[in-house]
Amino acid sequence: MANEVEVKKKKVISVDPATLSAVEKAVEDGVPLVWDRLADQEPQCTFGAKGICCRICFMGPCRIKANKPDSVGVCGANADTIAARNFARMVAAGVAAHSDHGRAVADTLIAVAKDEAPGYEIKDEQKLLQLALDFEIPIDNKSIKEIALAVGEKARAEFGKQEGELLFLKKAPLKRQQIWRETGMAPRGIDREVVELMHRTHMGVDQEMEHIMIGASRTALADGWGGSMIGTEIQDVLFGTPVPVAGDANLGILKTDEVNIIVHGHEPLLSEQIVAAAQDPEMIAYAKSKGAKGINLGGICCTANEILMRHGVAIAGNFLQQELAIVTGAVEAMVVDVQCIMPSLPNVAGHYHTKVITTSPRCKIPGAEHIEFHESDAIPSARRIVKEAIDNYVNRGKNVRIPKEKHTMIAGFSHETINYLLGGMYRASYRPLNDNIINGKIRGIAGVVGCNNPKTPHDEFHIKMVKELIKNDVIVLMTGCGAVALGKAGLLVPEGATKFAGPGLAEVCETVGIPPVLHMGACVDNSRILMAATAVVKEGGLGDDISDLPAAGAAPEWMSEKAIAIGQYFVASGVYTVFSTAFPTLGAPGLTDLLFNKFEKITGGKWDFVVDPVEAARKMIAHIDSKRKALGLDKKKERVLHDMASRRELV
Ligand code: SF4
Ligand code: MSK
Repeated sequence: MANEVEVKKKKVISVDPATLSAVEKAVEDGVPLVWDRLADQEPQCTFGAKGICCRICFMGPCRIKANKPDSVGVCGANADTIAARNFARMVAAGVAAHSDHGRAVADTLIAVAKDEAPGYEIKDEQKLLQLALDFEIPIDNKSIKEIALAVGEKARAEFGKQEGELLFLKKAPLKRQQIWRETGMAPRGIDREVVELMHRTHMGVDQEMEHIMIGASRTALADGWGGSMIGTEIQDVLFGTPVPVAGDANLGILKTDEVNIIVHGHEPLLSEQIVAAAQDPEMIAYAKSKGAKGINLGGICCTANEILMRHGVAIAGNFLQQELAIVTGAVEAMVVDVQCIMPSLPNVAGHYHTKVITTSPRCKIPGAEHIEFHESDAIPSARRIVKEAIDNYVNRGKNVRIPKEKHTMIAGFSHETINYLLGGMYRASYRPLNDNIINGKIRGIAGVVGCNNPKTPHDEFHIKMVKELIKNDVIVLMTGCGAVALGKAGLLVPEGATKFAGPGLAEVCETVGIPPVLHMGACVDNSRILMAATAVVKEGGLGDDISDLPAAGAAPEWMSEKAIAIGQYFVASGVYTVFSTAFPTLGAPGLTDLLFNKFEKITGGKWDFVVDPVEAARKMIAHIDSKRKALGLDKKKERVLHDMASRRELV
């Protein structure tokens, strides 16, 4: 059944040749994949897709009928209330996921400070000191470990804080902080906001969509300027603030003659240790004793982004390629932690020799082996996992076919790195970026983030949208699986500028030596985009708030609740944010109008939904142009031809 559907639909499955070739192998091997299961689900429930199915209490489930838009649930809830509650619960779940990740990182910093986490260390002392400043922790004569303990404890206290605002809100432009306070969106403790939102969306509590969405915004901001930002900043302290690094991406990174280990999920706490264990000469010798030439590590999803940008470890693929890595027949172990891990993996692995190993105390999957990983015991746990993979090498069958495609990509553009790259080590500054936006060489900035979704051809929407943006001189900042899509397509290298960017953007990229699309990390690192936007505001000349910037955000292939949380904190931070694929409020016209139109008056940002990615990019460009106009930057300037020397002076 399913695989016949697959063969018919193959052409629209993906624009990535490696993916298509692995899908072909899955068909031959009789392995059902995510696209087959989607076909089995069709037609999907349109009530759920449009946000107007409610199963919050068991007088229901209730649904609002399309031909009867004034219908209400058993309790009397209308479409807007139902959709707003559903939307808010997606925000709460997304925030919980990111923030629990952030808390685990803070816990690890505390353990490092107490010498209770062998194998981890403080790699970026400068950032630790910056965090101490942000948290108003007196440094005095404290040792680095004492400062780390104080920072870790202060960060962890942000989750359970009962009074006062989150401390990182102060990093935002002053005007933005004022908007949050005036609208009641300034978050208190992160856990408190999630709990309150779950309470408010319980049956019979908050029923006014505007009020629900203020609560949802406050909770989302507790992610972007709270849990996620804590996660990103402390990961930089522990593992190093990323700097540009090259690595290969796509299934072609797997090797026929080495032990292939895939790390998949989100938290780098585990993958950092796996990287160390896989590079250990003793482990490599052990792999050789089993007949392999070495140990080859690859990443999937955001773990891939984390280990590429800090270690140059190759990326095997993005979200929709997790099953396909196993289908190659060449993977000894897929080691997973949390988030975006398909429950289908053990079934796929059942057709081959691959071991699926869960490691987080938060995540077990039926059919997977569980080797629990604790920071206090990190090195032995990681070595045990790597050894299991090596021992499995002898079980690899002959049914191995690895797609040849892979492409080099450059990752690791933290907002600090962008600062140095543009301004230089001694005059680090966003000034050159602002000047090039003001002079029109760079038309604006776009953040394009998020997942893959089998409802859209894999990678296609990301690639089409980004190509349209850079062709029109919009520099693109990317994270997550979208960044991997563009890396595989060859746009995350400096030559991408010459090939795909408009003349102004290409000129700036060629002069500085950067790609037109900057990889800023994993999905938890969208906080880096907020920080980059804030740095541009603070540099001056482009208004006094994020909402003044010629900038826009998008998630063209989103699927996760985290994407909704991210979108909401972008909107609540003043960003015009466009989603494709689907939008979970379309059955509720009042709520959709609130999010797509009226919200702009409240936060300066708003949502939009555009099915076609190129049209979405054009709307983003139109928004950027309207912001340029408001800033008085729409006047045409005479074009001046520069030689190399004068170009250098400009950037
Ligand atoms: Fe139906 Fe109201 Fe219960 Fe939702 S909360 S399931 S609309 S009765
Ligand atoms: S992994 S949340 S599919 S980006 Fe972060 Fe990719 Fe989306 Fe998961």
